[in-house]
This record gives sequence, structure tokens and C-alpha cells, in this order.
Amino acid sequence: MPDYKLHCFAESGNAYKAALMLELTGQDWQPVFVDFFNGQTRGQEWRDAVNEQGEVPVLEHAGQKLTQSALILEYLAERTGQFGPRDDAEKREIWRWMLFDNHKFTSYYAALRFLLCLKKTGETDVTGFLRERATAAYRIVDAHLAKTPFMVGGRLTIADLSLAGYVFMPEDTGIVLTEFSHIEAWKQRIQVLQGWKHPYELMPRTA
Ligand SMILES: N[C@@H](CCC(=O)N[C@@H](CS)C(=O)NCC(=O)O)C(=O)O
Repeated sequence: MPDYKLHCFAESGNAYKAALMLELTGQDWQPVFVDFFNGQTRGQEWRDAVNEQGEVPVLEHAGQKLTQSALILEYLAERTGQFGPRDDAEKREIWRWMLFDNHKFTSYYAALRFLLCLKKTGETDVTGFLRERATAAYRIVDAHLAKTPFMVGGRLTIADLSLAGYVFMPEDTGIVLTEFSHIEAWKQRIQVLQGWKHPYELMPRTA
């Protein structure tokens, strides 16, 4: 019986944040496949049993179910003593970037990718709007990473793991990722960490 179970699916960058944290900190964990593309998270039964908010990831540990990737990351940092803040000022800084990530960096990008690459809607006013917003968020993170190798405190923290949710996803959203040279260099620093794995290697994929 693993210590942790993570309800997830491979295409979920939000789930990848938690999966990568579990892997990099060397936890005994197991993925539980969620059939998102066939509507499992929209079913009342799943919502009653797993997450009333209808979202992945969900981390099961010691009889608890935790949701929201930022909160899961903080929980794991506290439990493992790895990748968390060293003091209150760093804690606030980490939360500042994780909130920015949830509100802008991940959310606009993930919505754009979902429409264009998974639902295959083709180009619309909505995808144009989302690309503009995601690009603006990428510019902000790129400018920050021009000044520091990692987002907070000069070392890998859960702020990086939150922001890194979708940056290794291979799909083409029309955002030219190579334009963001500091994000590209940061990705390479993350990829060489002991235990790093691609999202599609860490979590089960829809058949
Ligand atoms: N803020 C949440 C976002 C989670 C999220 O949007 N997950 C997606 C999968 S990547 C989902 O389950 N969406 C279901 C829906 O929006 O109906 C987190 O960071 O955990």
C-alpha cells in the first residue's frame, strides 16, 4: 500500500505539479487514473467520493483528501522538509507566485491548450484572447527568471513546481516558447534534477 495516492491523468499539468513533487522528493506514491476525457470529473458520483470541486489533482494521504495543487505542494513541502520556504518572507513570495500561476500562467495556457490541442476547436476569438493573456504571463515569468535561476530564493521551491505544470507539455498552442529564453534555461535546470520525469511518463494516459 503506497503512502500517497494521486488522482490524476497524464495530460493534466495541474496534476503534474503534484506528481513531480512526489517523485523529486522520493515518496512512495501511486497514480489513480481519472478518466477526465470521458467525463469522470463531471459525474456526481466522482464529485461526492473524490472532489466536490470537480478537479484533478487530488492527493490521498493518511485518510485525508487534499485538493488544489498549490495546497498539495505546500502540504508535501511541510511533510518532506523539501522545496518549501526557509522563512516567512519566502513563504509569502512562494504563495505570490503560486497564486499568479493559478490565476494567470497556468490557467490561460491550459485553457488555450485544451481548446486548440485537445478539443481541436481551431482558431477563434477565444483562443486569440487566451494566447494573448498566456503570452503576457509568460513574459512576466521570463523577466523574473532573467534575474534569478529559480523563482524564489535561488533554489528549486514549490513555486517552480507550480509554474512548471504545463511547460513540458509538447502540444503546439501557437505560443513560441523558444522566444522565452529564460524560461527555456529554467526548464533545462529543472530537467536535470535527480528524479525528473516527463508528465507522460509519470501519470497514466487516456487510452
Ligand atoms: N486550481 C486548480 C486547477 C485544477 C484544474 O483545473 N484541473 C483540471 C485538470 S488539469 C480539471 O480537473 N478541470 C476540470 C474542470 O474544469 O471541469 C489546481 O491547481 O489544482
